[in-house]
Amino acid sequence: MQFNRTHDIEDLNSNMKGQEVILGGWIEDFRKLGKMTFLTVRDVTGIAQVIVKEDASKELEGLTRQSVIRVKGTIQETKARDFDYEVKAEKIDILAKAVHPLPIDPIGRLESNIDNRLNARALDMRNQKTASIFKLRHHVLASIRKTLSEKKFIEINTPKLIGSASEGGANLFSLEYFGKEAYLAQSPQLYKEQMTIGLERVFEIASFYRAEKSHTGRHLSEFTSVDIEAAFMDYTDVMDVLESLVLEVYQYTSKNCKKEQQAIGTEIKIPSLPFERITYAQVLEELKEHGEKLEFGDDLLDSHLRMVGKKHRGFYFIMDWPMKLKPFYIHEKDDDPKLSRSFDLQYGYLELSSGGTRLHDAKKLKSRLKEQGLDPSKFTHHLQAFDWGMPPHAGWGLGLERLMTTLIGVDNVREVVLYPRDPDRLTP
Ligand code: AMO
Repeated sequence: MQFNRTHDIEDLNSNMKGQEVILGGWIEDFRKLGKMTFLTVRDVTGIAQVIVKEDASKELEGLTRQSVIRVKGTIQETKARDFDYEVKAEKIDILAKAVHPLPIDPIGRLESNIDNRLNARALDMRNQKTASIFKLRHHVLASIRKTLSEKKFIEINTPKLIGSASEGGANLFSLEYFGKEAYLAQSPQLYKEQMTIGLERVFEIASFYRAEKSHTGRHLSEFTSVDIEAAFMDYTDVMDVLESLVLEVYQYTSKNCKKEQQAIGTEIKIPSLPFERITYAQVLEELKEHGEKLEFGDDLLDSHLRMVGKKHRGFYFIMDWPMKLKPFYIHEKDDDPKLSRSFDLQYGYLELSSGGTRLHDAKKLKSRLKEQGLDPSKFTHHLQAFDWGMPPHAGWGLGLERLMTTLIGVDNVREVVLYPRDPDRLTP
């Protein structure tokens, strides 16, 4: 059996009349008209019309939609409205038959609910809207890597199997590791901080794990985090990096993903810079106007952020959070130690990223761990690095899936993950 192709479908055009080509792909649709069969064949790059005359059509008996075929034929003129050319088939090889009924209709004529689509995710990739989301995701990642590399950040890979919690807190998945207890990393926090010692500016794009029983459109048990950490930067510096990265992602995908935007049914709108920067204290004032009386130090609940997000649409930062709401590694403000050098990047009500300036003094870090009820002896390996000349540093973590939802205007992160993991879903 031969399965080579001479062209991707996007390489074919009406100037190639008379040329013999071999293409391969799946049958999106077919219809018989008298002695002729019209097939629409798709590959990852495009769609073509293939005409099969009676003598070649015997091979098509019993053929189903979504089956994979290889077509040897000649480009010719077409009368079809939707195509510039057609391929007159000389030989058709059926490479794999799709068994019917299929669990979902990948052409999308019959809308399938997200659970059915996730259960048949591979087939869902033949839906052009779904495939385009993942092509777009590819370009988002490419643009993040390009932008951060240009800003002299070095891409690193830190362990996902870890011996102690990186963020503190209880939302860790644990597992048995050769007779010991191990955990799945919640974030690369400690490792990325340590790497500023010699690499100064690092970034990581990787899956991290949170054992949160959240059933929302924005929480996953396994999510993709884009993390940076940079020596000699303060929190406002890394906010600038984040702001320009988000802008780059929007500009890059708006320009390079025209086909994808069309298939998804969206138009990427470039946000304007600078993003608004408001403080936690300002947010409390705004909430007061809504009749919500929060004390300094109270966390902002989803309901609060929805109120705030109604006023501040699009991207904005909430900065200068109370220290008590922040993890142990966050630096306090010099002029008011109750406040932290930290921020969240919001998109309306949705938190996209959080970050800040870190403590880089070993003694302070140790006492902060204790203050937060954490045991410094569990952080020995981390703390020792702070005795080796740790530069001041700052960084952030950005939820890739959440960013993607802002880009394409969907409200469920499951749409932008191939095989989402949440409390109710561990398969496929
Ligand atoms: P944080 O815990 O705020 O910060 O996480 C950073 C960002 O990661 C995304 N995120 C999630 N996305 C989907 N599902 C989840 N369960 C989930 N949890 C988090 C969010 C969030 O804003 N170490 C710090 C970052 C830093 O200071 O550098 C951290 O992990 O978009």
